[in-house]
Amino acid sequence: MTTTLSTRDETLPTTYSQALEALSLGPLWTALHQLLPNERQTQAVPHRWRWHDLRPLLLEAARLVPIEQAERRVLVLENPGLKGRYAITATLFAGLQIILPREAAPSHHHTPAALRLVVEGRGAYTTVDGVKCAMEPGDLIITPPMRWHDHGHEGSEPVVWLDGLDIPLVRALEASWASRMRPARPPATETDSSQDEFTAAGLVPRRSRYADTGYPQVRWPWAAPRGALAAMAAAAPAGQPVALRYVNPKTGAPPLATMGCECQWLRPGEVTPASRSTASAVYHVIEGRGESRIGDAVLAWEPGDTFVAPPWHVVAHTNPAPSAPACLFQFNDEPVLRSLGLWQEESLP
Ligand code: GTQ
Repeated sequence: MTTTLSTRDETLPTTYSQALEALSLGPLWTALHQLLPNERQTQAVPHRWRWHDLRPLLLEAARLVPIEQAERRVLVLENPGLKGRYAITATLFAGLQIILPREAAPSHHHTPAALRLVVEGRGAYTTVDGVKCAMEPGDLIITPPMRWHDHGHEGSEPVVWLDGLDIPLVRALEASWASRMRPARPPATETDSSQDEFTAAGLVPRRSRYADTGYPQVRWPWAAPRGALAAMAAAAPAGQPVALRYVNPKTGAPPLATMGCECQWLRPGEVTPASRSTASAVYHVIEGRGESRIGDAVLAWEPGDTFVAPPWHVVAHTNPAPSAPACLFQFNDEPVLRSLGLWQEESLP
C-alpha cells in the first residue's frame, strides 16, 4: 500500500514521540482504524478501456518500438486509482500485447503466473517449456510460474492478446523474480493439443501422453467453451446466469493457484443478478455489446473492451440486444481470497 498512515500522536509530548521514532516504534492507536476500517475500502476504481481507443495505439507501439528493444510490447492497463503501480487491481496486472508477423519475443521465466486471452489476429504462438501453443481469437493459454516462455508469429497480420498476471500480488509478497532473457528457440513440438485428452465431461485419460507437469491443460481454444455456453444457455432457466469456470481438468482446481478464469454467456435481454465478492476481476468482451454496473459506475462495452471490478463492488451485466448473445471472459484473484480464508460473497436484491 502506498497510503501513508499517521504514526505520530500530536497529543503526546514531542520528546516522547521523538523517543519512539528514534527506536523505530509507532503508536497503534493513531492508525488502528485505517489499518482495520469499519467499511471495506479499495483504492482501485471501476474502469473500462475501449478497444477502439487502444487498437491504434498498439499498432503505433509496433511501429515505434522494436521488439528487440521492448522484449514484451505491452500497453499496461493501469487502474486510475492505482497510478504508478502497474496494477489493474491491488493484486492483478493486465496489459495488451502486440506482436507482428515474423517477430520473436525472447524467452524468460518468472515467479508470477500469467494467462493470455487472444483478442485479434491469427498465426501467433506462445511456447511454454518448448511446447507450442497456437493463439487464435478467444483462446486462453496459461503460463504457470517458472515455465520458460516466448512468443512467435508465423501469420500475416498483427496479433494482440490480453495478458493477465499476478505481479502486484507477488510483488507485495516480495517474491517477484524473473530470469534473464534468452533468444526464443523454435518450439520443440507441434501445436499443443493437451485439451484433446479432455473432450468428454467426466472423463480423463487413464494415462496421459504428455509429461506430468501439474498442468494437464494449458490451452483452451475458444470453440469449446463457446459451444458449451451455447448449449447451457439453451437449457438454463431464465434468471440463472450461464457461466463456466476454467479448471484443471484432473483436479477441478483453478487453472493457476492465484488466478481463476470464467466465461459467461449473456442471453438477449438478460440482466444478471447483482452480487459482490471480496475478489477483484478483470472482464474482457469476446462477443456482443452491453453494459455492466460496477459499484456506482455503469460501463458500456463492445468486443475487445476490457473493464475492471474492484473488490466488494456490486457487479451486474446487461445484454440489451434483441437477438444476439454476448460473451464475457474474466480473470480474477478468487483462488487467493479462498485459500487465505478471505472469501466472502453476497447477492443483492
Ligand atoms: O509475455 O512474458 O504483459 O513477462 C508482462 C510480463 C507479459 C510475457 C506481460 C511478461 C509478459
